[in-house]
Amino acid sequence: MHIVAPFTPGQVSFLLGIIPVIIAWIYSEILEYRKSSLMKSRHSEINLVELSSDVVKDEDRAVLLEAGAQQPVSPTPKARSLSTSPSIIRFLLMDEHFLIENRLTLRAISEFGLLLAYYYLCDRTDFFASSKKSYNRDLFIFLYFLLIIVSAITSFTIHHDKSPFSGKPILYLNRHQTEEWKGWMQVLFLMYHYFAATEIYNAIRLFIAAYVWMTGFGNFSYYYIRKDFSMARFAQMMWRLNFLVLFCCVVLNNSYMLYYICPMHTLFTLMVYGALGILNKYNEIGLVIAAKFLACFLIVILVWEIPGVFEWLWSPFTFMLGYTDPDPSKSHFPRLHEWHFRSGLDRYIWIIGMIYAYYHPTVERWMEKLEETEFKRRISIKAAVVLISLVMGYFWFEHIYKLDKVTYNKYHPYTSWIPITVYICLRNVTQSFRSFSLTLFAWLGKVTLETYISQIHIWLRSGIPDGQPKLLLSLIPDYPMLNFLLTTSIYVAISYRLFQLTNTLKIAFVPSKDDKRLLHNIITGTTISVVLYSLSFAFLTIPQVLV
Ligand SMILES: *[C@@H]1O[C@H](CO)[C@@H](O)[C@H](O)[C@H]1NC(C)=O
Ligand SMILES: CC(=O)N[C@H]1CO[C@H](CO)[C@@H](O)[C@@H]1O
Repeated sequence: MHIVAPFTPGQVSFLLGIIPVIIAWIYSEILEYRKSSLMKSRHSEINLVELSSDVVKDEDRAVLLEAGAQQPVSPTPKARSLSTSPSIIRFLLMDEHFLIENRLTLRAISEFGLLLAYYYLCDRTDFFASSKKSYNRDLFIFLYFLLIIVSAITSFTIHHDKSPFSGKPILYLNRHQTEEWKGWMQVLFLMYHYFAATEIYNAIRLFIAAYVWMTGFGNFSYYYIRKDFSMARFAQMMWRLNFLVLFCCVVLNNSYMLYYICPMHTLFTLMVYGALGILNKYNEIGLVIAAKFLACFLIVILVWEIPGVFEWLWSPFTFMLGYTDPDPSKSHFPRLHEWHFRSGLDRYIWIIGMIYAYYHPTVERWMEKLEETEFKRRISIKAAVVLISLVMGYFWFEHIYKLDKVTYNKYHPYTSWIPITVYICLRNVTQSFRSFSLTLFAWLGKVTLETYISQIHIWLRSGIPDGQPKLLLSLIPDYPMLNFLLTTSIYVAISYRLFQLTNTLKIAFVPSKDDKRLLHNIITGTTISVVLYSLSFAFLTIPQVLV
């Protein structure tokens, strides 16, 4: 097996960190197994005599093995003092109670580590083959429609949720809908990468704008209504957006910007958080909110429209946001070019999302009234909405969408709100239209972040650090369609698992009500990382110095 690049200190520290955890996890499973079989035999009366000797043996062994750690039964004073000492010390001493208590967390970390090892195996070694992308419009559309038909047959759901205002089923832009929306866009976005469907480039730009719109919309609604600006909430949000990508960067030696969706959503989430969090006592006042929207626009204009400001502002962060494409034809761009391009495309749409979220209750009340008006009036208003939407959509399509990619990108930041608005209007024009959704797409919409990150490594292949995924992973060489089926199944399953693991670990490490413990966890995590990194760095450089 050929490994593409030499190991980095980051990769070695990951290995140094994960191996003890995997050992501890296996040990904790053994302990748990022993404990439960002990319980079972304790319940059966026949084995009473054998049992007592067993317990003694167990205790002896534990004492011998742990030399100073606690005994499993009857806690001694030593054990009690250990159980109040910090988790990391109990972990290092392989305290049995600690291991049994945290068995599921250890299991989640181990699984996470093994999945990342699979990433590495697929993308940084030549263990599996790779194949070339090929595009066939017929096949592309066929596959997409096949998926729509399958999900319509298997997962067409009518929701009966109630509007918080009237108790009537109003559902305009509800969660099912936004998730479904994310889902169908994500499938096209992924297929665009898999088949290199360059002819839908402009549509893909639009889908990403729609995600950013939803970031503005969802986060605004959340913070405006819940008013939860706590440190815990903030940490959970950052964890959700950046946990997986951080480890991908370390294990695969990639730049953060290779996964440009992550820094982009992090930035816009922070902007929404800041916009609502600063002076949040006055958020109820309409004028203050209007001033905040205006301030957002002004900041974006200042940073992105005035030449030089962007570079000046972001250059201190080049270490984090810089990116150089290893492809020689593209490596002449400045380090911040990619960040400027990606963040610039959707610089306004998150504010539009916030504005829509702000007016959401008002629009909902209008709709309620409209549903109550007499039939003729209602139909004519709805028909007018449809007609206006269609005309607007048509003009946008003819005059903007059809432009070539470079020109389109120039207009994109100012026009992406048009098709988004058209979609929202059409998607919710009748009561029944509004209340159905395709759950399969909604399911895919929940794991967009994971499918986005995983695709680069276990579905496509980039091959080298920071490389764009130009190849496909090939598990069944010479059978492209079968291979597509197999890699896709593995890839979607792993993405879903990573989604669950991110959540499990978030619950374990980011407590929602205990800021002191959170701070403690942050400091411990940082310390461990620094120690591991220094060790690995020394480990990798000392042999070279000696030679
Ligand atoms: C805020 O935006 C991020 C990024 O799109 C998203 O993952 C998160 O779910 C949003 N939060 C809420 C409460 O909608
Ligand atoms: C913008 C838009 O078309 N909204 C529609 C959403 O659904 C309500 C039903 O209550 C319609 O009245 C609106 O026209």
